[in-house]
Amino acid sequence: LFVCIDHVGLAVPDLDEAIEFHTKVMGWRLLHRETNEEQGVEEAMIGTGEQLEQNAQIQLLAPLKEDSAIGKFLARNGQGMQQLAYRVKDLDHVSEVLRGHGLRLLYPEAKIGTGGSRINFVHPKDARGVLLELVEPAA
Ligand code: CMX
Repeated sequence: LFVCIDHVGLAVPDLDEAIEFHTKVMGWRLLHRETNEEQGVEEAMIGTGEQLEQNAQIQLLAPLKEDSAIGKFLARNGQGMQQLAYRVKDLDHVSEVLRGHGLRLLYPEAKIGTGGSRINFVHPKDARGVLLELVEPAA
């Protein structure tokens, strides 16, 4: 059903500070940065830059406003791991299979994620305590 782990998402209060830490101290490379108004985030992808299929990235997520998924997560938990993302080839098919098992997906239709990917999420209560993102990369 899943191709690999696409990324792990970390909620951070300050994107520039987080990029500085994960590149200068931890030694990862900044690969991509964008703002997604619909998701209410300013985000960055970091990793090795090797385009191996199994090579998961780390997504840094800073809120554009307090009343957003990341804003609420930070207020409740402070910074830290917010999501786990599985890569899929066919998001609509995988969504249908998971719905068939009774799992709630957060959106009736896919939304746009990083780099023009198609995304949806399994509710954390149904994914056993983890906010699970499904990512179909842009063609
Ligand atoms: N991981 C694990 N559990 C979580 C969670 C998370 N990230 N966020 C919330 N929960 C838990 C809450 O603790 C709560 O548990 P309790 O009832 O035991 O207290 C439960 O889920 C339900 O919470 P809720 O009040 O129904 O919903 P919230 O307002 O907390 O919102 C969620 C949670 C997942 C629906 C919301 O964060 C959301 O819509 N997320 C999807 C979008 C998103 O995360 N966008 C930002 C990233 C963008 C990107 O990846 O591109």
